[in-house]
Amino acid sequence: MSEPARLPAAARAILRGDRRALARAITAVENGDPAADAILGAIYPRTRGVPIVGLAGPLGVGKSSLINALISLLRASGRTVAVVAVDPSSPFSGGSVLGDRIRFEGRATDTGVFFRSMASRGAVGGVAAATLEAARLLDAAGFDIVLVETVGSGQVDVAIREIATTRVVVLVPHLGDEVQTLKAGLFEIADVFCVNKTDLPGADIAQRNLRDLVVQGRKTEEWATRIVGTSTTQPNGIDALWEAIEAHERYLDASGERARNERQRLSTEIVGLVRDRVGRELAHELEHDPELRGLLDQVIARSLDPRAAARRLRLAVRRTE
Ligand SMILES: Nc1nc2c(ncn2[C@@H]2O[C@H](COP(=O)(O)OP(=O)(O)OP(=O)(O)O)[C@@H](O)[C@H]2O)c(=O)[nH]1
Ligand SMILES: [Mg+2]
Repeated sequence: MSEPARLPAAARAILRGDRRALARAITAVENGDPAADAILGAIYPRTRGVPIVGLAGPLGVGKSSLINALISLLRASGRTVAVVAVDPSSPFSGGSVLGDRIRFEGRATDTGVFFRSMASRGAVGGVAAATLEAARLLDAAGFDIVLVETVGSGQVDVAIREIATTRVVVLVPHLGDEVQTLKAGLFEIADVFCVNKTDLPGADIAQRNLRDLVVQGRKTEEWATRIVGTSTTQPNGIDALWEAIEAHERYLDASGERARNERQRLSTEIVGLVRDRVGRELAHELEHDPELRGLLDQVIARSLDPRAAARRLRLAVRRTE
């Protein structure tokens, strides 16, 4: 805190909690704008490592409704909350199917809540990297908790696996949900299972079935995946859901897992950043460097195979370093 004058103006604004500066910086991250480098660099020492709680689950299970309920609970105890919703935008239509922006708009006047939607399409270096950097900006801006909503499918799941400190998988009490979740790989990532819509029939059975699966598939000795029943319409169980999330956050500290996870996550992040950067540079060189173009021509002519070309490319790069 000794030299704020030397920070870029945008970083200073974010650290002051300026919402417009924050929104602009997240957009820069999302677009792979190099302007984000200086801002992220400046704010990083000021990040505290706030809880990042991921809510994943199939379409329409009530993730946004639960986030709304959690926001009310957290605001009532004076904590500030930032929400990042990762849109499952289709690579074909480019369209986004979520209406979260509208649903959360009612909180526009509360400065203790910040909502941001991020397109999973187009984020340079992947949605997980962009979401993690957005969470860091929100942390630096002073929010106490970051909630991330994703639809549990494919690439978007990775965001939750790689960045959330506590991962909540949301289900509803309908036949077959548990099995589908297992298939989608969501089962392995859950720290907390939330069976939402317990006002509908079948909730007890769903929770019992889940309990059996959890006992069979236990991830670690220390943390037994919690199962919580909720209803956002009644509402019911929201405090129990938050208590389960907090219990997991406490476990991360007590077991030393938070430090281990962070080390692993940062290592993955740094390697990923290098891979993206070097990959883009190499692809450019391969097309435009006169010598390396010849390499590509040989592969096209079948006089060199792609692996041999890759080895030569690596050697060529090493020589120029
Ligand atoms: N009966 C019942 N309906 C609920 C409950 N929670 C949410 N819903 C309804 O379920 C529908 C989907 O809720 P959302 O909160 O948008 O679910 P979501 O998982 O965020 O949906 P997507 O973001 O589209 O995947 C809405 O019509 C909600 O009103 C609940 O506890 N009980
Ligand atoms: Mg939603």
